[in-house]
Amino acid sequence: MIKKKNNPFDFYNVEELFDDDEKLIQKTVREFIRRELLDVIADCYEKAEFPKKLIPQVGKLGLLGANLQGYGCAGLNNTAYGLILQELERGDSGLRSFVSVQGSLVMYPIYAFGSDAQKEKWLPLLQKGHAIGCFGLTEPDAGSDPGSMKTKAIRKKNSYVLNGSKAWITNGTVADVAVVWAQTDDGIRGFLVEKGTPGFEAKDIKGKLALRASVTSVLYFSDCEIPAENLLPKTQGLKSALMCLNQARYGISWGVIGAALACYEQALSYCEQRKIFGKPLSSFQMIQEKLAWMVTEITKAQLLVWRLSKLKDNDHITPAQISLAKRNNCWMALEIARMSRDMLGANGTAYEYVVGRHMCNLEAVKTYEGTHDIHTLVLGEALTGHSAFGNK
Ligand code: TGC
Ligand code: FAD
Repeated sequence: MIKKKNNPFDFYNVEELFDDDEKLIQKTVREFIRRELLDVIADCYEKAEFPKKLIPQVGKLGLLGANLQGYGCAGLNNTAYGLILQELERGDSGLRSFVSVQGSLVMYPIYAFGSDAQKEKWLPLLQKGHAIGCFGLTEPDAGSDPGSMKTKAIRKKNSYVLNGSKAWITNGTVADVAVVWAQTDDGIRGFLVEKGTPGFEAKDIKGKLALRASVTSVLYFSDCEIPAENLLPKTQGLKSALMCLNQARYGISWGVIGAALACYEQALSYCEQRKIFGKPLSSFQMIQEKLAWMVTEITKAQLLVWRLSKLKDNDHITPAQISLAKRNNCWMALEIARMSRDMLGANGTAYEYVVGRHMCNLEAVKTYEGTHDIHTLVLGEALTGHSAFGNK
């Protein structure tokens, strides 16, 4: 066998699986992140500010709802869409979250469950980043078990009246429109609630340890009356909300590979430069074992999402397949971030290096969109037919 040098940043030449358009999209987003985000993100993180000045550029680049068709959306395949999220999260999970929420949790439900009028009104604005959306499913007492939500929408003649609250909502205070899930006489349905509607208030959650460069809010509905036409007419039960989560979980499975790569790359170069006991840190066996583990797990995760993208393109994807990728890739990325943080010693705790920030972000990414253990139970049910959630 010819002895060739391996590329430590693409060990299995995974890039060869991508076509020219996909490679160009990846390169464009990677350069955008290098140019616009990397120099400012540590400061945004420390100040707990979302880099909102990037929204117009994100819109112009076509990154919002990029795998949807029509209404100005780019209509990309799911590999290209995944690569966008990977490159965004190589910068920071907060910007990737913004794009995931806008595309998968706001544009997708309007696209899939909305009326023609709702689609025409919102999708072009959301695609350009001229309007921002949020997705309200979680409640203070209903996170992993959204079916137990208490928020209610009572039908009046030509309106619905909403009462309740939603917690931990990305983009809540900056959103022009909230996709809100509520109990009705007809089961759980989705609604569009516009900013400024009387009885609707949003407040930011302060003091977060993770995703500090992302807006997270609580939404309050107190006799909040919305026109009946703000119901997303094709929503039918919790299943519709879970269909949105499938879209977002798919994107997260790609995104976290970007964060893992950023940490691994920093650990590799740091350990080469850092001299300890008279030798580069990278020459010690225990460090090499960690690096070998990281590149193996990243490579497995890359191949997993590439295959998943093909299943999604062909509409052969199942929710449990997405759960497997979300669960594995978030775990993999968080373990790599934790290990990298450790390998950088004290420096790993400073904003100057990316590893600590990614590590904190990934703790939240492992929790949102279904915790690691919720996805374990989804897989358990898919394999055995027994539901172990505890509600059946
Ligand atoms: P269950 O009885 O199992 O299901 C109710 C109905 O839904 C169907 N279903 C799904 N359909 C589509 N996609 C899925 N993933 C589905 N999972 C289940 C199911 O077949 C059933 O259909 P039908 O026709 O019989 O009515 O529901 P359950 O109440 O037992 O709960 C199941 C469970 C625990 C898996 C689910 O509720 C769950 O996934 N919990 C986790 C909640 C979660 O992920 N929340 C995320 C909130 S959004 C967020 O975090 C945004 S973060 C920001 C960012 O993305 O960046
Ligand atoms: P809980 O459900 O209380 O879970 C606590 C622990 O119990 C977890 O370890 C969990 O795995 C475990 N557990 C739960 N059920 C079981 C079981 N049956 N068996 C064994 N263990 C179990 N939500 C939205 O709707 N929209 C958003 O935009 C949004 N953005 C978010 C942004 C951030 C930064 C964060 C942190 C969260 C966000 N969320 C959002 C909420 C997120 O989806 C929930 O936090 C998540 O679903 C978990 O719910 P919980 O926090 O209530 O935890």
